[in-house]
Amino acid sequence: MKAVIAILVVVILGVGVWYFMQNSAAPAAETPPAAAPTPTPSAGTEQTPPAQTPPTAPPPAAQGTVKEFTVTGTNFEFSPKEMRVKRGDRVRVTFVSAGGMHDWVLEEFNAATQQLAAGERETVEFVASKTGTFEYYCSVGAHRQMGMTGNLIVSE
Ligand SMILES: [Cu+2]
Repeated sequence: MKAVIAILVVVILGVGVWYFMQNSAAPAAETPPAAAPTPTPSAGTEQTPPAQTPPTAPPPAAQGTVKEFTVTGTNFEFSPKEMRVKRGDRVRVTFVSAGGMHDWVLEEFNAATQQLAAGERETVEFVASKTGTFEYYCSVGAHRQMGMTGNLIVSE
């Protein structure tokens, strides 16, 4: 490799000197510069630089991100009592009964779990497609009236 570079340098220098001498010997002759010598095929071991990959554009904004919540139900309360998301978010709620029979119902987005016994869990998923404050509740017995409710707050 060094030999190839040395040869190229010598050739280029030689051409330069020859060209310089041509010009000074016959300044009036407007000869076009000699074409630069192309490397011989034997010098073809030179690696062509890898194709420049264009910088990857950031992926288009996702249609809302996924917001995950774990909601625990006890007698007779949800935790958390409030969840906040943005409109368009995909909301994934894992409801866990931590004592007693409970479910988790959010009518506005047609999301509801089965009634779960203590220790059971179920995940529901929906898209928060409209803004507002929407109450979720437990539909078992009078749990809702006993305060087993919470709010999903969807903001713009
Ligand atoms: Cu309940």
